[in-house]
Amino acid sequence: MRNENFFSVRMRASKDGAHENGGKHISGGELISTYDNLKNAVNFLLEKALTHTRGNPDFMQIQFELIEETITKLLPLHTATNEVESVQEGQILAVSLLMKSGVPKKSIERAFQLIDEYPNLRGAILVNIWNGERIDDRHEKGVRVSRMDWLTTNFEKWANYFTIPRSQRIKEALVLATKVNSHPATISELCWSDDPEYTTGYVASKNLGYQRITNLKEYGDEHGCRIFFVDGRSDIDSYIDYLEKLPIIVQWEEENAT
Ligand code: WAQ
Ligand code: MG
Ligand code: MG
Ligand code: MG
Repeated sequence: MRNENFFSVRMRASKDGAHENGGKHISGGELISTYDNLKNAVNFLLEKALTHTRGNPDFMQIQFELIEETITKLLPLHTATNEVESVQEGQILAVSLLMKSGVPKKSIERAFQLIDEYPNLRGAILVNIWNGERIDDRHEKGVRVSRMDWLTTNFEKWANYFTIPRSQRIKEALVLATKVNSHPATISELCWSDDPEYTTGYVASKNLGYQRITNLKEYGDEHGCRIFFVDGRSDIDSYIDYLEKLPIIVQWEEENAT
């Protein structure tokens, strides 16, 4: 079955020049829109970048394109919130959750070094769980997951049911984590925001679900983190193709509650 006119809409914004000219990453965004909603979708992404706490952009690109592929529906990952008192406690919990998901400790340590090497990252770093080495060749760009969304009305129904804040940020992060972790090559994911005021991050995996951790970095810190821990024996080109191209929509109904 072919979709009738769904569009992938993407935005990236930077300051002191475009990303490819060394500009600072300010904001990115991706969503799926019908033709009739394109004006709202573009405006939403424009607004997101113009009001960003990382600063005012002087470069922005917004583009849309027709999605040819069939859109896959996914259930959101099971979600839990872990309250921690300090960044240190949060980081220790993150490491233990990653190990529980099957990532060897040495590879986690190597991944933390990689994050320090790319302070202006705007996508994700792909790390081979077997040796801790980076397996994409995207440098500061990283791999940007795209073609994913969740209808706000359906997200709010889910959030109300589980008493989770109805925030756009949580929606975006859970959509991304659900898409990434539904691929068999993904072993686990580690993330915290590069927005200075937002300190909650998460570890996600198939078996643990979406594990929010309330304190993963110091308030005011503009260094974010997004690492996909991958089984390096997989075909990496087709994995990246899945992340960037395969369209998915998250959808939840009360009968899916567990
Ligand atoms: N694909 C790949 N990497 C991305 C994407 C994407 N679509 N979007 C963001 N990133 C990377 C990029 O390197 C950013 O610097 C970094 O992730 C952080 O992005 O309370 O807000 O959008 O449950 O700032 C998680 C917790 C919030 C939410 C994460 O990330 C909650 C967040 P941000
Ligand atoms: Mg952003
Ligand atoms: Mg985001
Ligand atoms: Mg951000």
